[in-house]
Amino acid sequence: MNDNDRPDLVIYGSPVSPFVRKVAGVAIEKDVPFEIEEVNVFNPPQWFRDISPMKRIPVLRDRSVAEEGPEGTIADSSAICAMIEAKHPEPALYPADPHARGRAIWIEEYADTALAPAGGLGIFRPIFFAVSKGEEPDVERARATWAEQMPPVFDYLESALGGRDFFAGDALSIADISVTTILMQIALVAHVPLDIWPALAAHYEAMQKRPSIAGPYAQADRAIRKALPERFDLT
Ligand SMILES: N[C@@H](CCC(=O)N[C@@H](CS)C(=O)NCC(=O)O)C(=O)O
Repeated sequence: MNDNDRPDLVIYGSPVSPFVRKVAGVAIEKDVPFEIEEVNVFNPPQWFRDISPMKRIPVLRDRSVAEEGPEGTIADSSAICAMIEAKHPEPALYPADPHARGRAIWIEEYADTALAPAGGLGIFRPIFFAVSKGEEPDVERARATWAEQMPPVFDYLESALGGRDFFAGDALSIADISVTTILMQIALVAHVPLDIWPALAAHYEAMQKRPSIAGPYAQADRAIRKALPERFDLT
């Protein structure tokens, strides 16, 4: 906290973004106070463009470094989470064991680069962006993505879990938070039946119960349900 009793950490973005929820999840697991300042990334003000060169959310501000301007800001959820870990080491969300740490960062990267585009661009956007513009949701495109693009990603995650409770090492890590927050982007608009991936299904179910996952998701869900009361069945 700074002198004004405001949290040092500000996440610019919206809980509707899985990457914002990933950062929020890390902060909550570590019991680090933060606030979310809403930014519409599709029509951002100039001050946000100045701190987000790729025009993406989230961007983090650490008010203990600087209260305004580019100083004190970090773009990209992976960089932000690594910074929060360094500033608030306990509980560790990056395993100490070198191999497990590498695995955790790899699974985070896989979630960002393989799971997020498939689930976000292929399922969430065709449904929710259409509905929020008053158009018919492109459920066919979402179904095609579910049928064709998701299974290889789920197959890989299932094998990466190898029947264990966590993706890297024997404790919660950035890998588990990343996979779950990004997978839940699909859950905002559709049912997510994972029966044929039992390890992933069990991991997903256990992770959803954590306050670090459930709290930010509930905020996103409230926003989505205003425009889309029911979830679609993609099977
Ligand atoms: N690699 C980035 C990805 C962030 C990202 O793609 N955010 C999306 C929202 S979920 C965004 O800002 N999109 C803006 C756009 O597509 O113009 C991270 O991890 O922070």
